[in-house]
Amino acid sequence: MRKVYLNHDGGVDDLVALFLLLQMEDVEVTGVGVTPADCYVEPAVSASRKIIDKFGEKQKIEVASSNSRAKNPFPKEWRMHAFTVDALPILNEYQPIQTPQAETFAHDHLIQVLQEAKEKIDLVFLGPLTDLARALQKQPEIEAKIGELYWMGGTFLDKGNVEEPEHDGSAEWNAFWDPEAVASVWRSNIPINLVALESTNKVPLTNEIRNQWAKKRADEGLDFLGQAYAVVPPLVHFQTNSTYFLWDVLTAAVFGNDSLVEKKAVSSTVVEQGLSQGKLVEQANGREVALVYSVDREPFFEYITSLANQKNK
Ligand code: AGV
Ligand code: CA
Repeated sequence: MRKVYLNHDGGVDDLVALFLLLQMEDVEVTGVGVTPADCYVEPAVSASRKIIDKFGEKQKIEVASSNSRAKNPFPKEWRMHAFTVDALPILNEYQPIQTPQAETFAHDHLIQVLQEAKEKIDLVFLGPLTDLARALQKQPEIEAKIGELYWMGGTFLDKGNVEEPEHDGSAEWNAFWDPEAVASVWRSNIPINLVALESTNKVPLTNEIRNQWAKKRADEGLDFLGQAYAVVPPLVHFQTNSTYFLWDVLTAAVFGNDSLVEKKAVSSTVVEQGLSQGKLVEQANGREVALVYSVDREPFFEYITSLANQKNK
């Protein structure tokens, strides 16, 4: 069994990624933290608990709410998506919720799970790195308990996905939300698998993939994928600021099966202040990370579709 702790930020693809991690045969989810970045935290915690109830095979997993704060907050329109997912009938058939909410905040919960662990635990972070940076600062010795980090965030491309006043557009949102947390995790020795825009740009949500899921909606897992991705806009004619990609789902897939992608070592630093804050820069003598720079669409979509399919269990 591979053990993993997930921290996500409640977007549609964060919640789908949680669902997919729960479907991986050789993976045990040891805990979940929810950062109030690309979501409002109450519906995102509630949706996470319901997903574990419905699709988690009665695993006992606690969900912890984070009290971390933004340097640069997400647009409200995107943060609202968690309310819709939380209200989907497929997640609300059985009440009350069984999966407990942790009594501690997410960074303390992470510390606690790592301290109690006998073996190393991998981390999957699908939003900002704030809770990890805070946990490392508060209890530096937990680093020895961490296997590898899989993080959806950052980019070395000239064009990122931040379109905000007072920014030059060169950063990815999870890095922009808290650039200092990125810098602080970069100072640790944790091996980092970076699922950056270089690879996620290759997996936009399309109507074609939605229709494939729709055809198989008699299966509850595929129905959940279809319902969740109905909340956000696909790529149709051209890319806009709201076009949805399978950022976090790709990150979960890389954790589950890294033969789907190609990686290369890159030495880097992060811009912490000013117009380019959150941008990653290649730099000799910087922090080495394994950049996931390429993915084949077809095998990726086949992998997640077959993971989701409840008949394959
Ligand atoms: O930058 C990608 C990150 C991922 O973790 N999030 C969405 C994914 O959960 C922020 C984001 C960037 N563009 C977005 C985002 C958009 N158009 N809609 C919602 N969230
Ligand atoms: Ca996310």
